[in-house]
Amino acid sequence: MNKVMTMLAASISLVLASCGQGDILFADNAVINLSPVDGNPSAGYMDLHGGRVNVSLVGVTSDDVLRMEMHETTETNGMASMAKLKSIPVPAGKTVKLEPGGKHLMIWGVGEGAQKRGLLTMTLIYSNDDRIEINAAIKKVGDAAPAAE
Ligand SMILES: [Cu+2]
Repeated sequence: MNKVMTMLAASISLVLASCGQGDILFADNAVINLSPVDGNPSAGYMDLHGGRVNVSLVGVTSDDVLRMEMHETTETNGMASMAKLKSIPVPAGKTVKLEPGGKHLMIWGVGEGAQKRGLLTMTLIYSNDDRIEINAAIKKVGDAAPAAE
């Protein structure tokens, strides 16, 4: 019995290891649309990929910005409005898109260094205490869309 269990456990971990990114909590396609107007917030978008368990994104931080919030745009009677979100659920194995007209990041004061590099490094903080650092491509209005990685 013990031997069977051990073999079973070994084969399960092998399956998980070979599943690749499907099991891993990560984010990609991160883009910041830099506001052309000084003082106005910029918007951030990305794809949040769920891991093996349900979690929530509970915060996003960056050393290179003044302030960053999670928002959701909703439309009521043809009027678009934004509300601040405390968290964004990321179900296991699912992809949640932060995109124009939906959930997004609102970013104030993107630093000049980050603007020169064209990249903003930010840390995603999840409800299970996972922290993931990602680089978002900073796009100025009028720039071509960044090439896919
Ligand atoms: Cu917003």
